[in-house]
Amino acid sequence: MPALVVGMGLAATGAVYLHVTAPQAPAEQKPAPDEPAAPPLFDDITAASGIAFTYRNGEGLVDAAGQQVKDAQGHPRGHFAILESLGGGVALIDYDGDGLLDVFLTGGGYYAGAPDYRDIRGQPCKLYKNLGGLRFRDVTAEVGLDKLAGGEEWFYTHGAAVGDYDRDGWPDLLVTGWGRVALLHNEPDGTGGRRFIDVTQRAGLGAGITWASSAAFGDLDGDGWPDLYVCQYVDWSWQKHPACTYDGKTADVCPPKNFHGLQHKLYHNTGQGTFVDVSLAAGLRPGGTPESKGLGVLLVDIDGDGRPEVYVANDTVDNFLYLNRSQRGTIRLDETGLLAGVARDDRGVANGSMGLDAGDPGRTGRPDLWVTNYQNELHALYRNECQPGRPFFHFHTTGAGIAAIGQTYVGWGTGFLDANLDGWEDLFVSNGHAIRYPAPQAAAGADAEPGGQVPRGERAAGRLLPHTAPGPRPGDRRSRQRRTG
Ligand SMILES: [Ca+2]
Ligand SMILES: [Ca+2]
Ligand SMILES: [Ca+2]
Ligand SMILES: [Ca+2]
Repeated sequence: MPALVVGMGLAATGAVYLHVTAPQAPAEQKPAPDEPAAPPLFDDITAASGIAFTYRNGEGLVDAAGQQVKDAQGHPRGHFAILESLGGGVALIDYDGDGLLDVFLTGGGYYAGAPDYRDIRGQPCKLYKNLGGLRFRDVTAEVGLDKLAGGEEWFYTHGAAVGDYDRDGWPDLLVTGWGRVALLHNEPDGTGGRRFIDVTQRAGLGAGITWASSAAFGDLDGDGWPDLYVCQYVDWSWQKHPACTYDGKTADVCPPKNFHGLQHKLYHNTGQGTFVDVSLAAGLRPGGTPESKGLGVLLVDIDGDGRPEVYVANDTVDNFLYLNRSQRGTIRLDETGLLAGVARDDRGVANGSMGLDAGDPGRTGRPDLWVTNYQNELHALYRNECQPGRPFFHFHTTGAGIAAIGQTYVGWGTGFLDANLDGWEDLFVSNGHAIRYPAPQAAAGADAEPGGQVPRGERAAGRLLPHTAPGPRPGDRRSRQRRTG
């Protein structure tokens, strides 16, 4: 089976390395504000790295001259569309095979077209080549990622997944977003380098997407060719764009409950450079009713039978766990999230699930599932207690000590990593928010705008860089090149 490669959307705005500052200290021993009370595991080297990039989400309208558009009262105008709430992703991909992970960042987008500003445009994505020594160079144009096929501009993007879909030995890129996805094939540029060619149409991925948030590659049917799962979010459009407030008067982004979930997409890899949409035949949930509001997807073999399962984070509705019942050439998935205990939290409530990862923090040899959730919810660590033929997980957030980080922040992209190299997997969670004006309790206890947390041992170890809809992408682990979120 090809190496498992997973992509998630909902990721960072450009901070690649993370700066941990002081954790919450005991009251009787309050340190100076900037004095680290835990070992400084990370330094913020973004400025020196050569990576300078900011994801755009369309928040606040900007005219053709780059000026903020204001209403008659002089207030900044905005759509407050739920489209703005998802954020962007990052993929780590060694596109040139030099052994160094390079960084691909999705660009997001903005609104154009005065006076209504309802033309959804994309901001270009960026690829930064790893030069070694933690230095990077923008190679977007030289590898052909500045434009899509036919010179078309980038669409509004969210997430990215990496997989060698044609098994030529070179990792390819799948980018998700509003209205479509893009499949970029990694091939020789004729002068000894590499370039990406937009093969979306000829690969059979040019239609059928309404709003793709995240994606993952993996060989589900065991035929040797990586198949593709694409999460879709909700049925927002300008035709379904209600006005929402949280305080009765201030315009804000609507919650997902105002919309129906979209059926996700599953594509079988034919081995001929093309994909076939098998979403219905494989047994994907239909969406439509309040379900299937997908934000993150992970392919992992939970029961050790050699076939990867599909675990999906859905926003405010049940998460999916698709057991893999495929046979070679025919993908068949059975959704068993509720029975397996990984659809909801320990009180039976469906959470606003954003990011996910699988890891083995207890070193049991079986992968646990980990999900970041909305404010006033616990993030979920589901301990793997699967037996042959009996998928079962135990909600272990409190038992693992993770509940101690509280429920103040909205968790987004996340990942296991052994940050201090002691052989035990730690967890990183990036924080942000989905709405512009969260209720006051959202800020309670926050002494700075939060960017992320690293639960480590029994203590939460810090606050990170501020951004709003982020997702980390730990590199250097199981040779992956992701997040997305
Ligand atoms: Ca490289
Ligand atoms: Ca390839
Ligand atoms: Ca396959
Ligand atoms: Ca399995």
